[in-house]
Amino acid sequence: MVNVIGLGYIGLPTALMLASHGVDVIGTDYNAGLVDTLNAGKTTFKEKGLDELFSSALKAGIKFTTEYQETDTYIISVPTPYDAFSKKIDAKYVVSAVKSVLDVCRNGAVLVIESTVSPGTIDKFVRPVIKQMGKEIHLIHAPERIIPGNMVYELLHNNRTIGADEAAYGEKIKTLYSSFCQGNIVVTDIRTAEMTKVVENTFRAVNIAFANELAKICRYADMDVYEIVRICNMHPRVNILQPGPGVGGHCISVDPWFLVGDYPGLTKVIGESMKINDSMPDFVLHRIEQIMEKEGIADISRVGLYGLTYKENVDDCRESPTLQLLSSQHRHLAPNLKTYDPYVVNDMVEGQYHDFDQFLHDVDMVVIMVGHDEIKNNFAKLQGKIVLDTRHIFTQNHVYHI
Ligand code: SAJ
Repeated sequence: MVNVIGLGYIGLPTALMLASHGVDVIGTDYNAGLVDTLNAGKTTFKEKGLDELFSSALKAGIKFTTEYQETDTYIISVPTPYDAFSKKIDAKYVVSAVKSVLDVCRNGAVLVIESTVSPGTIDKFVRPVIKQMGKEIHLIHAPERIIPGNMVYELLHNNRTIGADEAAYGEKIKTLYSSFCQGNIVVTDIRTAEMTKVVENTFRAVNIAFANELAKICRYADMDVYEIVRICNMHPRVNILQPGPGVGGHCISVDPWFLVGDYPGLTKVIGESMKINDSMPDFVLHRIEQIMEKEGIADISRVGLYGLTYKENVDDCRESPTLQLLSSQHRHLAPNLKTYDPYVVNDMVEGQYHDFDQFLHDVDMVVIMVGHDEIKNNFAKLQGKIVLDTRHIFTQNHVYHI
């Protein structure tokens, strides 16, 4: 039996995927409310294909509980926040999950850590706990790689990395993941696995920052960044990403800081890239101000932000550019702009709407922060509004861009 610890964005799909491929799985989470929801037959977040996967895992007999199980295989997928000031990882959830597992596991159990950790975290924080508790266990680091919005497909098809102290146990976990994973699975050592994960997300952060910097240059040069990117990308070795209102999510906006926090003197490109991405919400605010002036809109309460999530068609708002923009406004003692997001059903911020038409009725200027399908399919409803589209989903002449 496999005990999956932490049933969030990564742990839940992983547990469901294993169960629906014939593995005996019990999912554990210390959040009793979350466990109750799952036991009531409901998933805890929206994700393409997740409900179908949930049904098939339930049929296969998956169970959810707040208790850690006595078994020989564990997968830990708990959050790894970072300290906003020092930019260093806070491994407290990983460490406490490892301790709880060590309390109950069999001697010789295999412990897989899927949570993203900064290079060296396992040596620094996890091994001392294992040593102190005196149990013989085999450690694996198998960082997740799935992208919110396409998690189920990517769980099945992405290649994976497994870091192990002993190759034999690496192979054992490779066999376990092969029950569902159709990609290649590479077995390496733990420090290498830690580093690859953070480097992958850093690569993307730096490339997004490049696109964002181009957007700023083109704004000041009064040129169309999207046309420039489109033409440049016709070169066989150029592939520029899309500029946008900033970078959110719990991965790309966070992981590269681990390297900056640990190697401050060596991370010039990475550090500057992170600052550029973090500056984008303020750049959007500045753009709003420019457009309001040009269009003669004096009343800030007539401006609304469309989208609160960190990207399109997901309900995840962690570190989202819209929340970053609102917090910048807050710091400057300005009242919140109006907001609306079809995926965010609970009240999250002041001035939030839950009805698209009502939101549109109450604003003269719409700032598209997220390109949800809802707005893509409803351009007609924006008729008569001033539109700032930070995601470049609309190319009509009268639409403003960043
Ligand atoms: N973004 C842009 N321009 C782009 C692409 C993205 O502004 O051209 C923005 C998005 O709007 C979003 C942010 O960047 O705010 C990040 O979105 P994303 O779709 O690039 O990535 P995530 O954070 O959802 O998922 C990433 C993935 N990592 C890589 O692509 C290298 C995923 O595979 C990881 O599993 C995930 O991080 C993670 O959990 O680490």
